[in-house]
Amino acid sequence: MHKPTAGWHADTIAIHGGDAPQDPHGALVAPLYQTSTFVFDSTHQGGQRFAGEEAGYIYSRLGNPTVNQLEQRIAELEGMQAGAAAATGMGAVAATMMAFLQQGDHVVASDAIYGCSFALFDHLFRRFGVDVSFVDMSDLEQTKAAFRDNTQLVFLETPANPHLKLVDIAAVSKLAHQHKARLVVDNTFMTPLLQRPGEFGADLVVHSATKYLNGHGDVVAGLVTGRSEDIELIKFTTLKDMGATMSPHDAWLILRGLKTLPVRMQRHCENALAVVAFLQEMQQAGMISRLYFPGVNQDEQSHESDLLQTQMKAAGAVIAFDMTGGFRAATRLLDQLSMIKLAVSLGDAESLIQHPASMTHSPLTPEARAAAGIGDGLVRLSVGLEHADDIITDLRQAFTSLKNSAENTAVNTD
Ligand code: 7XF
Repeated sequence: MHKPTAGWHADTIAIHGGDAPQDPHGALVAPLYQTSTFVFDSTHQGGQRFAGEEAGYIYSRLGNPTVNQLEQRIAELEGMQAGAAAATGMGAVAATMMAFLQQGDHVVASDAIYGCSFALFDHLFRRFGVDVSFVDMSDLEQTKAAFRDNTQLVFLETPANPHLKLVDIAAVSKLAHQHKARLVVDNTFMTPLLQRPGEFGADLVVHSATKYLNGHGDVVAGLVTGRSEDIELIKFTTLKDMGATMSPHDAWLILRGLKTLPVRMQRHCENALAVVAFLQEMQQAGMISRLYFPGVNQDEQSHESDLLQTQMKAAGAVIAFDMTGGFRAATRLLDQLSMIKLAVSLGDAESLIQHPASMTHSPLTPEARAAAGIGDGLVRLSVGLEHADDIITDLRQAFTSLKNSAENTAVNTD
């Protein structure tokens, strides 16, 4: 029997949320329903299920018990009514946005978002007659000025990919609701353990489950949570008919990954603080010109430390920094690393480092990157679960080697 989760802590929901009905054999872990279709008892029953007159499964693109268990668990973790699972994070972003848009509509989006979300809005949406305004959402006046009579949706990431800029979800949701628009928040970088956008007025919360939620680097997947009627619309229009639904096997792996999310996030965050302290040393030594991590540049961004206190439970474990020597220094640093892997993605056990301008944010035009503050010397590091000392040792040897080569060849540093 499905147990009520009201009152449970997130640590418990991560393990028991969306518990499936008791398995006939008493299996502790719910079985994986790796099936494309479901057999009907009779033609009448099949017809009733298609007509929505009888509950029950039909076909895995329309619903699957393993996928449903994950949808329920993520909804409980986010404190939202319902959830829907998608094949990828982009599948979730696209299905969510397109469920509420039609030709002639307008979207207000943050200028600092993941590259393919930018590409979807800037290239594809415009082709279908949906206009998009990209704004600096940390500037509420600029954000307010972007609204039009036909604004249907507002989209933001906080902390933003790649440089962790924070947005005040409560303030933007107020603006959105004044204009009768829905607010969609991409919560990938935080997970519901560190930030629950619904508590601050977000209508829909999307995730790339590829990242921390799964946490083991072996799945590409997406999730969205929101009010039941909005999630039904997404599930039975854009997800069902465009077809980017999640495979049961991926859902099963994410259910497994989620069980350790609370302990993983704690370790990720502790490691990140240790790495930030090391990077601050590199900043003092002149190798790094700017460090991006929530709460680090408190003097210039006092609203960020306020948001860190009010909106987030911790700063997370993605760090970005501008290399003083620009593009050349950034690429030399990345090529020197050995334990830390040079790869896109984030939130895995392995520490991952990448160069946003040429990788994750290459779909942005150079002008859009400049407007969003994504320079050629910017590096993004996802701090993993290795011992913090070993992560720092690898970074230290790469910085030292960069410094030595700069001194030896008298190149670099601008
Ligand atoms: O479709 P995906 O599961 O890759 O998720 C898309 C996505 C959505 N929102 C955010 C905030 C994301 O960071 C992503 C994917 N980001 C990866 C990254 O930044 O490393 C993609 C690698 S190209």
